[in-house]
Amino acid sequence: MRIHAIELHRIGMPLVRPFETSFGVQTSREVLLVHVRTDVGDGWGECVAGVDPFYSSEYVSAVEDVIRSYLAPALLAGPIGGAAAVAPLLRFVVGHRMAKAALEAAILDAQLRADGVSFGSHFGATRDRVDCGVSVGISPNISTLLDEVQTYVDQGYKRIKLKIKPGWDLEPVAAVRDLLGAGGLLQVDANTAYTLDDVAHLRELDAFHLLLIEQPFVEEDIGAHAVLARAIETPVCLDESIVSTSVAVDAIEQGATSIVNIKAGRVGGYLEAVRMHGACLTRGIPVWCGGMLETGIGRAANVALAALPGFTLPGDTSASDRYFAEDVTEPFLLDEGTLPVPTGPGTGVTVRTGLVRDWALREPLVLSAG
Ligand code: NPG
Repeated sequence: MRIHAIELHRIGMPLVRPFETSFGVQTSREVLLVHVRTDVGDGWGECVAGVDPFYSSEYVSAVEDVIRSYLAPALLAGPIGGAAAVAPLLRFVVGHRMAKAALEAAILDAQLRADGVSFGSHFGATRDRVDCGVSVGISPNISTLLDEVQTYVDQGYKRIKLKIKPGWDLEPVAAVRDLLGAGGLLQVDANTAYTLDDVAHLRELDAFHLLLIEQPFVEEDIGAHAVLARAIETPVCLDESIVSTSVAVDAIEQGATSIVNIKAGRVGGYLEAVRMHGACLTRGIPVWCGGMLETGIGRAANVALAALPGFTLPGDTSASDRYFAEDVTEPFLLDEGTLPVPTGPGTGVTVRTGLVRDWALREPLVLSAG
């Protein structure tokens, strides 16, 4: 395959409601879309990096820079052996996994469209629909939180995930457990907001029979998560810490994570995400598909990934209207708590290029060979 051009589109999309995590409030999604033009056709990918380096060290401007300065020149220099060749070719750049993942996704989209194969078939999907959960941000107060959760329950979401932080944990979790009843699937996500000093406090969450607690401590402290996992009954699930299959295997062997959140952007691409799924499946470790407020482009690929057999827990693969009034592709609509796995070639969705133009925050950056 020969890549003729890589276009970077930086767009801004208002969120239907602000999304607050332990690291800040987001009211819009500024997102970088990658459009590749190749000799076999075009493809689109989405970069999950945020506008600020708060969830990870990557952020949109840095992604643009590393693509322009290093990654695109390597891909444009000559023919490449398809999407599978992208990660090995870009390994000379340390880290920057979200940037690499977006490029690989766009190239995979072009390749699979040319081959007439969907992302789901290529990944080895075994389901045609996936169970959906929803991630609920930190609310101004309990009653607003309960109203929001009730809306999602009424819409049919199969699992609720609550963002927590010190000062916003036991009380909201107790209130939502009460609303959902004993059988409702409930989990929490701390986005690194706690330390080992909080173990006794976090043990109090055991009373609420959560599916899991996600990433309570900073990403480098995998050993600390193993200590917590031994001290509490709630399963510990790592997100930010798990940047590759080998790190996942190491964390599993240390007893730091008994469930893994898989996000393609965080691990350097969908192909690495598929490998991670395989490693977890072999070890009997359940996985679920995380979300990063994706547009329809990334959501289509996430839903395909979530259809693999080891994804046994509902993912953060919510319907488009949970995030955006209008999406850059056809919307994903919730049907009895599930989303359909796209069956068309590539991601199976069509990018509304007029909207990409309307929402552009600046002229696209066009990188081409020679
Ligand atoms: O539904 O896409 C979604 C959001 C899921 O909570 C969610 N994502 O830490 O996993 C996370 C969190 C996040 C969102 C992180 C945006 C960073 C940016």
